[in-house]
Amino acid sequence: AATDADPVLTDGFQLVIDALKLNGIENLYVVPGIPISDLLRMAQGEGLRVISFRHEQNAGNAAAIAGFLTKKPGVCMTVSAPGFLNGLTALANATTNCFPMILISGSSEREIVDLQQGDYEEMDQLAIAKPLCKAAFRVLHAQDIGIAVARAIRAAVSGRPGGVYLDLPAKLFSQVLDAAEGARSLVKVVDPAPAQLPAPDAVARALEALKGAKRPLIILGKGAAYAQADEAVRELVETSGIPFLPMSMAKGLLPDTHPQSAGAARSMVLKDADVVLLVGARLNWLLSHGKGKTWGEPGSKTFIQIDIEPREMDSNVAIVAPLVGDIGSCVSALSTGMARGGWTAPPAEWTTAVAARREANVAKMAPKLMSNASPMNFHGALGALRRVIQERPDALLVNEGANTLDLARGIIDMHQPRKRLDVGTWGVMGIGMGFAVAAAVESGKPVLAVEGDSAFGFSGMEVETICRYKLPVCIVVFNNNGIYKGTDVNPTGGSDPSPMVFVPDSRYDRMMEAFGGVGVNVTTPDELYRAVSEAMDSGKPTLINAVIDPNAGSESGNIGSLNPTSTVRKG
Ligand code: TPP
Repeated sequence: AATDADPVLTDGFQLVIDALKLNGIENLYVVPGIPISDLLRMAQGEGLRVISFRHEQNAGNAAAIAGFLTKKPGVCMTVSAPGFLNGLTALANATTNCFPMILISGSSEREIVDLQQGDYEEMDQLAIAKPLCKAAFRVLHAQDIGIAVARAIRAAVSGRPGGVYLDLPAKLFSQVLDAAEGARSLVKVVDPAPAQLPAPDAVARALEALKGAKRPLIILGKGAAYAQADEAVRELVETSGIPFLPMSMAKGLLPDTHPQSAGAARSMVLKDADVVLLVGARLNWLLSHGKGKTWGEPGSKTFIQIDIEPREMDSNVAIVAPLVGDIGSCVSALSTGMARGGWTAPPAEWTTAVAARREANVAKMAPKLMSNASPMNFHGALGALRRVIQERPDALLVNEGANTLDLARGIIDMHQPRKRLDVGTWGVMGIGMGFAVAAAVESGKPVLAVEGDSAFGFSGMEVETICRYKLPVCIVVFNNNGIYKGTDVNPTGGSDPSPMVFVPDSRYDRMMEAFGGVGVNVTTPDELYRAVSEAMDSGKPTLINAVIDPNAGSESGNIGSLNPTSTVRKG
């Protein structure tokens, strides 16, 4: 028992764990090593779930998507310099996508780093992290751990969410403090992301613009999905009667089968709409910056935008009615305004034209999805996966690749919010296994990861992690022997393969078997459907090598036009 002469002590290790637990952090996504190994052991001992990855980028991606799914920052922990840098890509990607996450990296001795005397894993990590995230902090004294963790959490989730870096020098962990003083130093963040109400004038301006519209359109972005204001968004869409177009990760916020969905009439609504309400969607490259051919006649659009970040307004085109606030408060204010102000539904001419185009496009696609051809093409294979998700609407879908991404986005209907997780704003390859792990850990639901063979390679080693934690993840690798296609050849006729292709007819399923998971090789959509259904029902880690025709697919999927071309090309 403790006496006055022998005060109960705490230390930096313990305070980091206490601070995270006090703030409701339950899972850590990590790669161990000096100086954080004992921290991770102790965290597990204290009941945190510690998911240990094979590469920090995957741990970081897991933390990022945990943040998107839960509205709490996902926490990734790494070692110094190289481990930190490996995690940094995920931190930057999280910030770009507005996912709240905290990267906590151990770092080397400040005195040696700052004099550049060549410490073990020496690097000025704080300076490097700063331009790539929302905020970056370093803690030098154990009594500041509580306030630093609180600050990191608030910075990650308030306003526009994003990545935060927390630098913890090795010396901090073993600093000793009186336990009572340590406890007093902890801070539980109160109301981490307070509501931000839109200005009444801005609401009135937006309603005015919407009322005058002949062909209005609502675009839902992943910000709207993140907000977890699902009922408020549904109410706005349904009260207004306006067709809606979901961006990739907003699919399912309202079901893709909703009568007002314009998902299958995308080109038409972007070209023809006259007033566009953006809800947590940015006018970046994914929406052709709000101008150009995609958007029809120059000057034909009026844009209204809901975003929590004022600087998002007028980023690409003029916003006539900027609504700065959180999604829930803004859409509710619009719904209330409509109910009060005698809202009339948009002209039937417009809504029936959108519905007709949608039905026509769906009907045109239908026979392709029924194809049972072998070798499989993308449509036949994705038709099978579409059925799997239809039958399990609460499963999470992770998706990356080029053709595998673009075609799956269009073909696989989503039925519930925040079930589709993909490459996001950067179109980054490598999110697959990190996202799949966190999706399973955070939701407890089965996860289907639909992966191009190239895309899968960026994080493929994490199949071992999936097996080790026995996660209900089914990975389908669309194996067409290469990047986009599997048919490129070396123009010189030399023995090196083209940079665009891989070992032909590889058996990715055997990677899974190496770690005790289930591996299946399939060559027809029927086999694919059966294998995936079984995996989703059993919850066993499974990898299905889906053999796709190497001729199927097009350069860069839907975005081939972004490739520069050479005027002097030989071969
Ligand atoms: N590196 C990163 C980090 N991100 C990227 N988007 C790329 C490289 C370029 N890139 C875009 S898609 C892609 C690559 C390498 C892979 C496409 O091939 P695959 O995953 O096999 O998909 P497919 O078109 O065959 O469906």
